Amino acid sequence: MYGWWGKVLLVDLTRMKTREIILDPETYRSYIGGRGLAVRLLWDLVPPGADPLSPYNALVVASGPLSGLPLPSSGKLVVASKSPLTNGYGDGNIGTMASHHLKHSGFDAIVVTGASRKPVYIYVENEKVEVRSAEHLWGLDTFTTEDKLVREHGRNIGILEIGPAGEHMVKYATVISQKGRSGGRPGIGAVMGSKRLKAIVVKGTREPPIADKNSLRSISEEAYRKLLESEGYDYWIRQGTMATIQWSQQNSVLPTMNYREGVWELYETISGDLMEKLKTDRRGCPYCNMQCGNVIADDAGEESELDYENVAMLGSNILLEDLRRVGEVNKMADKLGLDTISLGNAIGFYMEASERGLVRERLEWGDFKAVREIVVDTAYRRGLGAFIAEGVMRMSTSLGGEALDFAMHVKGLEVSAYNCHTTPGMALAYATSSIGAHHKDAWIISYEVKTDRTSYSREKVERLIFLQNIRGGMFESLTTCRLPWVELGLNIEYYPKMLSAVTGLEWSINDMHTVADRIYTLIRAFWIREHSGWSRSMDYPPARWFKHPLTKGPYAGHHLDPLRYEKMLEAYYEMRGWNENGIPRRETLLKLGLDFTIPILEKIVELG
Ligand code: PTT
Ligand code: SF4
Repeated sequence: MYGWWGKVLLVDLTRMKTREIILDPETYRSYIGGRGLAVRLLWDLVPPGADPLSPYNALVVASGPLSGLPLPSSGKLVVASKSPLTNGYGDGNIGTMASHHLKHSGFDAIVVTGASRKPVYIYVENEKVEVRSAEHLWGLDTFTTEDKLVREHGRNIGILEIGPAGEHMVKYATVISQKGRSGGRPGIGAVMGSKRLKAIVVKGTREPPIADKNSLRSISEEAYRKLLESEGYDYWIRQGTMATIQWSQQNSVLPTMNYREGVWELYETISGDLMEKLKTDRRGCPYCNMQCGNVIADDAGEESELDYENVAMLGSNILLEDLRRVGEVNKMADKLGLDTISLGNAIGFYMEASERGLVRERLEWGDFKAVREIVVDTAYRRGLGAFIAEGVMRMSTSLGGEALDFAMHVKGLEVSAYNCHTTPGMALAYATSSIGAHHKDAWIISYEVKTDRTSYSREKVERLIFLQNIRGGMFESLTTCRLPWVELGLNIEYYPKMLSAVTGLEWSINDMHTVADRIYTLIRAFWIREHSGWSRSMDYPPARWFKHPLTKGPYAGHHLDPLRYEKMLEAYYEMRGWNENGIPRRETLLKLGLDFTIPILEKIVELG
């Protein structure tokens, strides 16, 4: 078999045993890799109803057939688990040298089950696998952890680690790599912490099995060249994702004051233009010629790597002025191992609750000093930080009443940085995303604001499913960065071509859609399996976008319409082959080869 090694490494930290799981070629063809492989492994290995922070949960680190190979922006991998934040399927995508090393190790993925009694880290060097003591690393921040591991093992390794937030099982702790790459928003870092797993270190030196190396080389060289020659390349290199601050402001979708507004009069204090003036360096993921990690010197005079989501959530959403200050909070989140999107949401939610007099301890909008303290307390679950560490869904449920209306999450995952009072398509994208309110699966908002912005059309739903399949299905399973396609318009046909060259099998974009449909539906089945009393209300965006109209900017007075949203959701279900409650129909499961889910699902819900 070309393209895959055909085996997955399983490390059981309770028994301190390792073994190989051999997978058949059909499984690889059906799920490709990355997210696809991860959800299939989680379905098979995690007992239904398992507590995500118990030894029964599994952590999956999965590469895809294209990751870690010399082709555009391939240095990515997927970290996945049953999420402690949402109790559903959770994953994240991280740019890291660990992608290259896993690809060259002889394994397609690493699965960790059980839990160690003492802190450990896993060391994989090709077929050699060791579980080593991490007593000397436990309690350290992610930057120091990485420095120490490099000192112990040399530079030629890939490292995934957690910080204090993961150790204290903060519900939105992430996995960090390379001092500024973060993945696994729905608490995948907390799952590592629950297993007392501080880090995974991989060193791979084996030659991956590629069917047609010459063809891969020429497709890949051409694709790299197209990117360099693309019209937007220079601007991208200057601003990267930070250009989105200005775009969001211009389009009234910049999250401001816990998504109360879509514009902020002080947006220039955190803009991409300002970032350009402060920029000291540029970093990024392996195999990428678009290096989009913009580094500035923060308020503490240290380096901070900025991206749009971080800056919007820790800037306009909590009214924190000054990019250097935002950068400092961002860097703290990276060191502590906290997701910046959920953190900015949880702090913004608390600030609003404080303004409304719903909580005793005060927290003012934009209070930099208080925010810095709260971020550290959150990672260590101290005082008010223990409340904020639980995430917006649990915070709002414990306050109840009006707090439920300004709780910005879907299925428990906090909303990423787009305010959707006037963009029903993006609201539906959040509501039906496979991990909760994240934009990775369908960033339809960029299309929406250019076309029939406030409409609830079927055409938008079709476009949304196309995007979910390409972004959430194809890119997440291949696994490569989607930004060459999204930002610089790299022709999408390069991807099936590269996959064909690597695997020696014929792939087309249509095949990608079929696999993506399968992955989406299996993820949906996983959610239903783990949530008794599943209903379509799980697929609603936050109440604020229906109930609290914008008060500022050109769209003042606008909000979403619940009845028209319902119609859109109905169209979505119909196109996906799911019933009126968002449950896949029996014939859909059979058509996608997901028949193994039927005996389990039909005990829980009506399949129809
Ligand atoms: C991603 C989410 C994002 S999406 C951002 S900024 W973005 C935030 N980044 C964080 C961070 O940084 N530090 C931190 N402590 N928490 C953070 N939380 C937020 O996490 C990221 C890039 C970006 S930057 C984006 S859009 C694209 N995302 C991709 C994706 O999801 N899939 C894919 N195939 N390619 C992608 N390319 C781009 O990668 P999650 P990264 Mg990330 C500092 O992980 O869980 O998916 O959440 O991986 O290596 O940092 O690259 O404006
Ligand atoms: Fe990483 Fe940015 Fe390159 Fe994507 S474009 S691989 S996020 S550096």
